[in-house]
Amino acid sequence: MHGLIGTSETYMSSHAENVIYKLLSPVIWVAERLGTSRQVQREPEVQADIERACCQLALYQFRSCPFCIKVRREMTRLDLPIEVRDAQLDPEHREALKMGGGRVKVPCLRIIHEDGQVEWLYESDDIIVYLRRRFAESEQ
Ligand SMILES: N[C@@H](CCC(=O)N[C@@H](CS)C(=O)NCC(=O)O)C(=O)O
Repeated sequence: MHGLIGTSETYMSSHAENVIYKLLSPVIWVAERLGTSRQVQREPEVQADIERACCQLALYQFRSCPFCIKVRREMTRLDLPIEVRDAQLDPEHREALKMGGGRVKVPCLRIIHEDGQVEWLYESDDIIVYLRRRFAESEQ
């Protein structure tokens, strides 16, 4: 019951956010899909390896945050099926981000390294650089 805990002021602002979010959602959805093309073409085996690697990644984000949209567009362009987690509306994802990364700031990419270490990478530009270095080396 997101937004029902706390003062009435908290509830009002969270309620207003939800209304804005719901109104903007279809616009963002269309803009994201129309404005982003998949430019990367890979051999099926290479794509399969990349899809396996993406299982170790998760993007914590807000649906209508412009910095998150920038990262999601790059994920689409690079054809990366990274799980997207809503840290605005889903209290479990919000808590995981706060506990793991140290603060509720988005976007944040959770990376599970081969040795099991977990890294929480903040800053949209840093996330995009990381994704390009790891998955688009030939484009650099
Ligand atoms: N420089 C950051 C800006 C990210 C940012 O300001 N995100 C906002 C949402 S649009 C946020 O998480 N604000 C909460 C906070 O800063 O604590 C980036 O490029 O990722």
